[in-house]
Amino acid sequence: MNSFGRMVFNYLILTFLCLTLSNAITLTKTRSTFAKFPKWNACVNSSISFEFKTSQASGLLVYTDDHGGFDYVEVMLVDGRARLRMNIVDGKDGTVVITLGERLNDGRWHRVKVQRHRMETTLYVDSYHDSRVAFGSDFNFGNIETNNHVYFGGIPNSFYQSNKPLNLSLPSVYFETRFEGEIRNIIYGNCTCRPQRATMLDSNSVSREPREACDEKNDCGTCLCISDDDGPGCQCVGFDCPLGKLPFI
Ligand SMILES: *[C@@H]1O[C@H](CO)[C@@H](O)[C@H](O)[C@H]1NC(C)=O
Ligand SMILES: *[C@@H]1O[C@H](CO)[C@@H](O)[C@H](O)[C@H]1NC(C)=O
Ligand SMILES: [Ca+2]
Repeated sequence: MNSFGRMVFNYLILTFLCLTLSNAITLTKTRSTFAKFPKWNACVNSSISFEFKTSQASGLLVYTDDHGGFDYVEVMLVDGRARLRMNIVDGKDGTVVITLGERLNDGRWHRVKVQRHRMETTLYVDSYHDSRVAFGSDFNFGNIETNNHVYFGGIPNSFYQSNKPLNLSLPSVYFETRFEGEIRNIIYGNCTCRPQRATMLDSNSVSREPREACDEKNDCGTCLCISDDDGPGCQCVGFDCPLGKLPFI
């Protein structure tokens, strides 16, 4: 192929990719893949949810922690299943592990939600869910001031400094397989009764194009925007609560 032919060929490949990709953030697996998101205020009644699509059987979906203390939440794909590992009590024996779903690497969208309700943690994967109760005395998720940000797909290489401990509560997460695929509708139940969409702050080996439907156009006002393959949609249920913190927190 001459150089013009190659150019046309590349153009066609690019166009094809753009037409087949759905609107989401697209992560490519490299040694430095990560997508940094705002902190999650994982107070006693809170949640974090997102949708993913991949053909890879294993990889890190999401992680955050209390910056090297005890508390962490990690959701990974392990052999096509979603595995939650979470600790909220200050002591290593409070870890809850929940594994759900199978063949989630089928190239279709799957929805994951981690919900905290005091001692109980629930993992939702599509239409399935399972819960575990952690026993202990401290149910706070670290301290929002010092907690790490939320990372999708991998942990930034900047966490690694030779001869220094990793400031991670579950240090193994740094070495996990990076995620390859797409992620959309990242929504936090951020210690308020109104769920909020989260926006990416920083990334490596991640493309934001084509942008998510709700990032292109969001006419939902005070309701929640959910990106679908056909465009944005609004979800207004459960929005009759006042803004601000829940009374018992
Ligand atoms: C608080 O907990 C209740 C009961 O589990 C749940 O219905 C509600 O959605 C939770 N609120 C948040 C912000 O997660
Ligand atoms: C959640 O709350 C924390 C602390 O209040 C804030 O820093 C963060 O930006 C919030 N996240 C989102 C997605 O709004
Ligand atoms: Ca704790």
